[in-house]
Amino acid sequence: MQNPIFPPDFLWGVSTSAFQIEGATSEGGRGPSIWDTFTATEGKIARGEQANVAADHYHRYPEDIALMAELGVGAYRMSIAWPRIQPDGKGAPNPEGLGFYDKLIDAVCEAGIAPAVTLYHWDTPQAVEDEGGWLSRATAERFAEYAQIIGDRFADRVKLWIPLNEPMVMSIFGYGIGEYAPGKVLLLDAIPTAHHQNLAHGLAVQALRAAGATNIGTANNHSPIWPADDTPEDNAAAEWLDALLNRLYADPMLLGSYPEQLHAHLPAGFADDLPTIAQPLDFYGVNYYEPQGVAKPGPGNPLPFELRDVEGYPMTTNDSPIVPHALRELLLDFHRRYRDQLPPIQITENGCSFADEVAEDGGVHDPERIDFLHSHLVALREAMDAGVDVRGYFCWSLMDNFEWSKGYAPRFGLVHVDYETLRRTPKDSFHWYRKLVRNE
Ligand code: GCO
Repeated sequence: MQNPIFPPDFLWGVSTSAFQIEGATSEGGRGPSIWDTFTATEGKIARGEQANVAADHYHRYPEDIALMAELGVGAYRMSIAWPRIQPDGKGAPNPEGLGFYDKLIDAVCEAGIAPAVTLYHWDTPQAVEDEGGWLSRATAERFAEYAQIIGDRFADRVKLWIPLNEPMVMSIFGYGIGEYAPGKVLLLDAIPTAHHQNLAHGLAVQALRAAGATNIGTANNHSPIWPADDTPEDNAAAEWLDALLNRLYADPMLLGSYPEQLHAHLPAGFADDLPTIAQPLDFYGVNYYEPQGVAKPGPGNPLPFELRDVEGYPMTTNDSPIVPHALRELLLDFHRRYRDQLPPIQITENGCSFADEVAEDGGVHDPERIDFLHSHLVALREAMDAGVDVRGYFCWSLMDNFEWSKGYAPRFGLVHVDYETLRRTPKDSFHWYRKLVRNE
């Protein structure tokens, strides 16, 4: 299978997040996050699984960095756990928390890998949620204070910065339908959480720049929204959903405006925050997995749309349709829609889950993942050939990890983790990605 050729300076990476891999949730002065609360709540996580150990990256990061070095990746996208830095989400930083990330980031640098840091990957300190979380504008100000602490401490070593991971997923899954922490079911009344995260993004970019940080971008989850049928009603529903799932984040960050159809759901005075949100960015990070679905007109009150599953494609074991051309379509849409307002793109997450197991021969044979990654990289190369300026690709994920409300069953890693022994086993896809990254 011939891999597409990427520019010699193309940035290859792998992505993870703190809550999904670190464990040690009660160590190092860490405070509780909303995901600690959510996993402790009966019925929220598949099989009642917990993340207090996860992949034990907190203690095993030297081994994991060695695996990244073996891959030969140029960058490692990790997240810093806000509750390790400010256990109550405000006030003086926890020295043990800063100390852990000093060691981790220094070890990544010593391995010749560029640290790419996400300041927030959904693990809001519980104390912040208790005061309203993303429903409260004050959380954006708390987040800016946190960002200043992180920028001041790590701007000398971190090479790429992402303030928030996937604000859409936090707004929709965390506050809209309650499938993720903090588990609120507010439907369209969750839209203010999008605005407050966008404001937090803009304030954090300002704080990072003040600390001398460079190469600042995003990691927004995007996918094309298709009408179920090519009718005016279905196209109108698709446009509404595209506004809710894509433009609610990309438009304010890139254009300094919100889609008209959402204005009625945004907090009063939202327009005053738009200049803060629309901070110039050095890259626009896109997390792509699969199309969100196909749109039909909804039952009306409260939702003017209905999102149905995309059908007719092979599926991952995480019930995701495998649709590589949607990545190409998405990037071309963005290229056309945002034009010179669109900075260079980083694919900050792309990957898939299968029920990988260690075989009798000691290997982990995952041809489906190799096919998935290859087909999406072909689609990415096609988008680049059509004019989209893409600078890098981060595979989700380095290792199997805690997949939120689905627990540990979905395995996304290039490296298999045995959750009993915590043994790491590089999968066949690890060796394939290594050759791709090293252009061997
Ligand atoms: C996301 C998150 C990751 C997920 C990954 C697989 O994009 O939802 O950034 O934390 O684990 O996407 O679903």
